[in-house]
Amino acid sequence: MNIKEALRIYFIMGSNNCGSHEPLDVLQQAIDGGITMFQFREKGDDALTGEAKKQFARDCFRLCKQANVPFIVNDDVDLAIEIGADGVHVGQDDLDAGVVRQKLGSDKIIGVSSHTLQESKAAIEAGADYIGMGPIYATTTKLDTNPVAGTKAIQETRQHFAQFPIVAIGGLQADNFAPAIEAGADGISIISAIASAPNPKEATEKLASTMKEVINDAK
Ligand code: TZP
Ligand code: MG
Repeated sequence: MNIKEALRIYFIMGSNNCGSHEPLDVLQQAIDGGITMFQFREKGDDALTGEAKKQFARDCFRLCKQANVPFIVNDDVDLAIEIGADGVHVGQDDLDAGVVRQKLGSDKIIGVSSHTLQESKAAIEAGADYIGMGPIYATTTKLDTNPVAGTKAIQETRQHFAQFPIVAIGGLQADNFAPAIEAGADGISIISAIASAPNPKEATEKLASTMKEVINDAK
């Protein structure tokens, strides 16, 4: 798998990100619209837990597998191992990437959230396959985010690591993500611009077509 290509349109979702829409329908629409990777992120006060969370994860994984979309689990290494997910994404307050690598083995994808060049260096040394950097813009989807970072930290990380896979996050929409790609990100990770869209498939198609234009312009 080419990680940089998989990061292009990286959809992140949990059952509580979908408003009145059926979460599995939102995911299927996102897949049909052209997402390139998916992160199962079942978090927050009203998130599913226990067996219900596990079943929902399996259902999401099945839809991704059918479409060859890599399936990454946020934070929950045990769940990822149990269901055979393609990888795990951890934040700075979660398990260390080196520990996750030991648990998952060398074949799985490990993503780490980073906010600074320092954190990027540490994640890369610990064996991450990609880093997620942001928040680029303000977001209300995650309440405990770091302060808005803009694109500076991406630019700094890109200057030090010319080839390392980077995905941008936070408040990204079709009409505002270009600066993140121009700063050096390989792709965008998105929650609300797909999960809260009136038509998730159309929203994803718009993101994917805009991405093609932006990548061509950035070359
Ligand atoms: N981490 C940093 S910002 C964020 C996460 C999980 C939320 C991104 O959601 P949205 O709706 O795409 O701004
Ligand atoms: Mg986390």
